[in-house]
Amino acid sequence: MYVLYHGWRSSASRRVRLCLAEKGLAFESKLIDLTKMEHHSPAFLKLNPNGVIPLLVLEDGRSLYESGTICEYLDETHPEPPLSPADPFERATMRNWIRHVDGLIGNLIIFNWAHSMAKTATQWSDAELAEKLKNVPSKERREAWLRTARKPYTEEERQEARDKLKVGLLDRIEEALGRSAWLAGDRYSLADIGAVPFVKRLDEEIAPNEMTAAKHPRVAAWWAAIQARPAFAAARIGPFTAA
Ligand SMILES: N[C@@H](CCC(=O)N[C@@H](CS)C(=O)NCC(=O)O)C(=O)O
Repeated sequence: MYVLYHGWRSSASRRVRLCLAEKGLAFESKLIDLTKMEHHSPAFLKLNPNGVIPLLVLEDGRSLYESGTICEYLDETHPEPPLSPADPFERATMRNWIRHVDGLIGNLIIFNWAHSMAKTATQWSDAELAEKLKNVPSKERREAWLRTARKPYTEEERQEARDKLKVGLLDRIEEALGRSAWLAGDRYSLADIGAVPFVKRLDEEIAPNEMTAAKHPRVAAWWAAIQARPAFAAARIGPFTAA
């Protein structure tokens, strides 16, 4: 059986759980507590040198990281039901969507880490913080942890991130859905799955007023259809603060 190292609230983990649920695949759940920096332990870094979740351990013991890559692997190895378009151009479009959404993660962190991550990180002493930062493999995430622990993002920064998510995600999705039923064609695909965890956060906290039928009618209908999928419930994409 697959073993998934993940977090219930982690956006990238949510993508993989959505994919597993659509495929009807069971997995053994290994929860990683980000506030305890479990993902920066030497053992975890050996499996994912990027020090982030999710990580999927395959049945043969090999493991994969990067949610988009994991989802593509699952779709290739378990083709039914398909989660990629049959057409190569649409498949390429799907990959561009995943890449695009990945590039927006910094804007999501500004909102997401203000919850339990900040609650814990603000309690660390300077010495503890310095020790923890040593194990964070990327400069960007070291900076994110430092900001979370010591210098909360300002309202101006939050607004800038909110605007980027609105333009980069909701406006783009609205436009794409004018061309096809789903983001990368007429089939629900990994492109849609890639956007789901981000849109969930926009809907519940970051920009709920933008999710209305008046502001983004196609996004609103697309979002309602996604939430009605049995896999959405199975993947436990619950409220961020209560998950
Ligand atoms: N591009 C990666 C992003 C993974 C990622 O950023 N995971 C977050 C949780 S959603 C994480 O582990 N954050 C902890 C940290 O950066 O210290 C993927 O899609 O798998």
